[in-house]
Amino acid sequence: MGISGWLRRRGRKEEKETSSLGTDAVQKQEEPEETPAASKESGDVKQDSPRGLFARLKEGLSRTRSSFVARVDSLLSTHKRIDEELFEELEEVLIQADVGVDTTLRLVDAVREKIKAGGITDPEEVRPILRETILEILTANTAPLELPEDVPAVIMVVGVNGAGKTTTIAKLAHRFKSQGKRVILGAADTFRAAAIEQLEIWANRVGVEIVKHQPGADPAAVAFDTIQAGRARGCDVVIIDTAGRLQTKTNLMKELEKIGRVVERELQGRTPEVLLVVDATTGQNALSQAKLFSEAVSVTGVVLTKLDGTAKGGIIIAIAEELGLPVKLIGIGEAYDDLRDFDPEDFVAALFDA
Ligand SMILES: Nc1nc2c(ncn2[C@@H]2O[C@H](COP(=O)(O)OP(=O)(O)O)[C@@H](O)[C@H]2O)c(=O)[nH]1
Ligand SMILES: [Mg+2]
Repeated sequence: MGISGWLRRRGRKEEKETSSLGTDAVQKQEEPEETPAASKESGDVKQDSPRGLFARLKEGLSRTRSSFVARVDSLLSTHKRIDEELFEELEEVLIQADVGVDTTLRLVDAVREKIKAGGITDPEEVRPILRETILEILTANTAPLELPEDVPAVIMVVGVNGAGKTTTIAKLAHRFKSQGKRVILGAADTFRAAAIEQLEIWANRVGVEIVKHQPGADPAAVAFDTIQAGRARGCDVVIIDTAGRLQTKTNLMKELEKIGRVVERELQGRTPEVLLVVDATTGQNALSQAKLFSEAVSVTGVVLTKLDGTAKGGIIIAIAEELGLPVKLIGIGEAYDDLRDFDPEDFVAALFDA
């Protein structure tokens, strides 16, 4: 099947996937007790060495590597020469890995041009060119998470229910605390009582402070109080959790806008870090979520979670290429260490290199 068949199939699939946003995008809410985010504490020294960290990244990306890169390899080894059929099959593999149709077409065009310009005829030589082109796309759209000089730094975390916001906040709180910073969390997901409890359990476990109101309270008021408390108590970092699902999409967006306004006002001209958390396993839906959230708040970066749980990690290429938002962090598991600064070099090496 050629690309046109794929385009048609993707179109249908996307319609279905997009409609799930704002309803039950991901319903599963596990008890925080079950998340073994304490492997760091288990004293695994290997985890701390750079090699151990890289091995863990490779392990986290193993599903994507075995579906995506292994397929590219078998495709290249079965083709005797570089022709249109090879490019079409490459496109199929990329689209199946959730690279997205638009990004795939641009990516393969770039590869095609490099091959032409280099007078390359051996299919085996396509691999390093593909690797390099993916790295270029990812590098152009990356930025590390950096805290501003002025304290407290304010990080607002948004995204649909189940994307991994609260877990990401716990991992970030742990990171900052290990750096000797004083951290305070704001439980502005007041939509469900369980969400407040979950954040509180994490705050206690990590050993950071928390500001919470009653379930159903105004989330913007929680954000306001958290920033005030952060200032009064001399905190370095304020991290605000938000709801991912309300009765309607309009409610959700209005609420986020309001929290965003309060946070911005409190920062008096400084821009808050607004991290959009997206779940890599939701595929192309992650893209439509990002577009929607960007309309409500000024998203400053993307956290792509659950890369360990998907064979479709190619979504990161689509996110990097299509959103105009930097990918700042990736989640490759449930341990504290499994939230990583996104490093395109390491990422591509973990996928492509033996
Ligand atoms: N495997 C894996 N699971 C994750 C990752 N990030 C979050 N999760 C899990 O995803 C589920 C939902 O996370 P949660 O933080 O409650 O999502 P929220 O609704 O956006 O706050 C939990 O079971 C988390 O343990 C990740 O990078 N990898
Ligand atoms: Mg949550």
